[in-house]
Parts: sequence; C-alpha cells; structure tokens
Amino acid sequence: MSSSMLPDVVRRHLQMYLVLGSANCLAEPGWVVQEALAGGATMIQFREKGRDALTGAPRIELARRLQDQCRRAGVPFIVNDDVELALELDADGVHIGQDDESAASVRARIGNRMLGVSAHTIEEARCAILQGADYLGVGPIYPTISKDDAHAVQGSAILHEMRKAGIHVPIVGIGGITKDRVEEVIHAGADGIAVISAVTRAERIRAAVEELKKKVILSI
Ligand code: TZP
Ligand code: MG
Repeated sequence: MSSSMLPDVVRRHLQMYLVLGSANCLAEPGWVVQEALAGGATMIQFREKGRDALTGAPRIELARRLQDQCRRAGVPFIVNDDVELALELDADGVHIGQDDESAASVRARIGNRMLGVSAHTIEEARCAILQGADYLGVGPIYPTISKDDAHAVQGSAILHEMRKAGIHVPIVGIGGITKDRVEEVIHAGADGIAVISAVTRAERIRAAVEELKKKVILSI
C-alpha cells in the first residue's frame, strides 16, 4: 500500500524537486534552501552524502534547520535513505534506492509518510509500486556530476518505456536535468524534475528555480 496521499498531490510536489546536501552547495545550505523555496521549489530532499558530508550531530542539526524552513513554506521535506533520521525529525517522507532497505520494510516503518524509490527498470518500478512507493525517481536521464555511483545514463526513453508498460504512478526524472532538457523529460512521461546542480550551482538560485518550474508547468 502507498500512503494516503493522493497521486495528484504527489505529482504536484514532484514538479520542482530540489535534492541537496551540504557537499552540493556553493553557498550555505540554509541560504540555498531559502532561495529555492522563494523561487517555488515544490519539495526538498535532504541527501547528506559523499566525501565531505556532515555526520553525527551537525548532520542532524542541519536537517532540522532545513526542515524548519520547509515547514514554514509548506513544502514537504524528504530524507534520503535514513529512516531513523526521518522518524526522529518527523519528516514528510523518505527516499530510498535499490541498494537500501527494501521498500516494503521502509513502508512498514514510516506509516503514512511519503515513500519515493529510485527505479532503473520496469521490473524495479513494478516491484517498488507493489511494496508501497508513492512515487518513482527515474534516472540518471542524462550524465550527472552529482552522484559518483550513478547507474548508466538512461536517456528520456526509459520514461516513455515505463509509461508504455502501464506504469501510471507519479514519476520524477533525475540526473543532469537543466532548463534546456525539462521539456524532453516531461514530454517523455515524467511529472516533474529532481535536480541538484542545476539549482545548487546556479549563480541566482531563486531565478533558476523559477525558470525550471515554469518550464515544467508549461510542458505538462
Ligand atoms: N540519482 C540519480 S542522478 C542523481 C541522483 C541523486 C544526481 C542528480 O544530480 P544533478 O546535478 O541534477 O545531475
Ligand atoms: Mg540510497
């Protein structure tokens, strides 16, 4: 079972989904999130990973701070991989990959919170849905600089294939998405875009989010 959140509500949250951790940010993460929220980010994922990632208390403190900003803006705050942290913070949801705990087990632990699962194939997608995913993260659609252990680039064809195979759950495309690629991703079947560098490395974060979101909405 997925959560009680209606698929159309989930779809709207996926439109301009910012994924980030401190290692992705050129500026202070709280400032990045503030600007992204001001630009209309529809969901934020805390993904504190990689060589320079925070651990322990500073990691939890940063998560709390970003979550508080999201709460004030009425934007869901999702935690990558870490169910314990999500429960401790009472986050709005969890996003997991294929190498993490099973989706069924995470669903059982997080109750009605939102569950996102990364899927690279139709089989992984079907399995995630059966185990209670509210949405799928599909990619990398294009080459990415933000994930060292990323799967092979899939191209937008994977989105087409999933839709053609009868997968109708909310899907967000991820990996190397820039403003010039939004239309292709949405037309291929995604409900929204999940981005790291297109926002965290933008010179003007608020304007970048506004532009990406506008392109999503115009392409739907
Ligand atoms: N999963 C697949 S690609 C990716 C993740 C977390 C990184 C996306 O970052 P960017 O900078 O938008 O390519
Ligand atoms: Mg993971």
